Amino acid sequence: MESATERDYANLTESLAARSVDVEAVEGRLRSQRIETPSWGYGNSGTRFKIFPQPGVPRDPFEKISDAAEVHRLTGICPSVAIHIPWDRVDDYGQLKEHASSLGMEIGAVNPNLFQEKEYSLGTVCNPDPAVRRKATEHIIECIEIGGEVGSDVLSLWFADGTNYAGQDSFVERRSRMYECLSEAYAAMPNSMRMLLEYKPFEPAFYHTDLPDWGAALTMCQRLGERAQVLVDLGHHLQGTNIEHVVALILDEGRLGGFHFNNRKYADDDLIVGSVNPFELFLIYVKLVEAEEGGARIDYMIDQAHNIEPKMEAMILSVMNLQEAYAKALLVDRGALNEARHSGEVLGAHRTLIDAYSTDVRPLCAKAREDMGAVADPIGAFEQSGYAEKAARERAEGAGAGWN
Ligand code: RM4
Ligand code: MN
Ligand code: MN
Repeated sequence: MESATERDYANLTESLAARSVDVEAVEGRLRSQRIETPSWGYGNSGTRFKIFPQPGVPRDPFEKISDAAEVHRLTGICPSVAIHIPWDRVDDYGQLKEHASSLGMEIGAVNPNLFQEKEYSLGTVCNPDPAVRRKATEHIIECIEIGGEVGSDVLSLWFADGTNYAGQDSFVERRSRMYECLSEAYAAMPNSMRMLLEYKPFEPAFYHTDLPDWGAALTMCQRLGERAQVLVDLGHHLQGTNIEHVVALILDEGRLGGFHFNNRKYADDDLIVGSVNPFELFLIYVKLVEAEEGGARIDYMIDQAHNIEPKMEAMILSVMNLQEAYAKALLVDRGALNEARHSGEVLGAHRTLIDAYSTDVRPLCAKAREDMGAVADPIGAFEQSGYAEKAARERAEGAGAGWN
């Protein structure tokens, strides 16, 4: 560690100790944090209007995993990568798994792609045509099998299903079609696998979405069975929704299975997590810290599209923002918070959160990263590593890694 960093760390830990924070315990929790990065975050992506290719992006799923491994090497907490099928289709999934483990990585959630086939214009598992529902269900089952081959126990589902015009189709019939297809998929899962259901209120359908919100997702999970759980994507709420409250409610029902971290200003913007509203991210982590203490298993994943910014630095920054949000949430004085709540001290309770949120935890995160064998300054280290230049030389402009 450089001396400035060391000094910052010493000052911080001294003031934390004065606040009766168990610094060692906090550092231990920071080392145990896990964030899965998405294969599609490393490939070219764009808006509805244009995909801007970047030099050096991966040409195939193997290279996406290599990029994810580099993010893990620098941050220390990202040992798994989510895949999207068919974007990450390969002939031999065993070989993909081998490649991952040779880099110290695992393959995480398998995401069936249910929004890019020409038959899917009226939906997939909710489509009025049984043949299309069959095709979609088969694809989900194929992804369950791929999960077996790559050693993953998470099937992560997001449906673009919905309608654009009032009267276009029956809400209730569509829901029962979804249930029928998903219960077939659920039955095809091995006992070790969980099914995550992600909701979203709009886009690409604009009149109604078949799983618009946490209530629709939760009740579908409850019908399907215990291993069906809700996935919260931070870009999938209407403006003004209190996401930390939603998180608390799903947790209270014991059904929070996963997260897609990103950030948004207006819609499903898929911007760098913590870049627009870091306070909201902190408040969400305040709930997650409690849930972890209660033994909940939640898969923390990033779901972002880096359209104009360099992708690897963007992913590294996202992970660092998640480390900092988690660290701040770990600093909340739970005893003082409870006391203030129970004695009706409105501002006392609020200020307990603000005290934690206002702490500069960067030296603590840097130390935790170093202790894990990662680095204090991941972005600086990445820039100096020459990785990006080498990738640009070897891979040139990359290839269709998803949207293009
Ligand atoms: C969706 C949703 C899914 C993601 C796709 C690419 O809006 O967030 O999780 O797989 O985008
Ligand atoms: Mn998502
Ligand atoms: Mn999304």
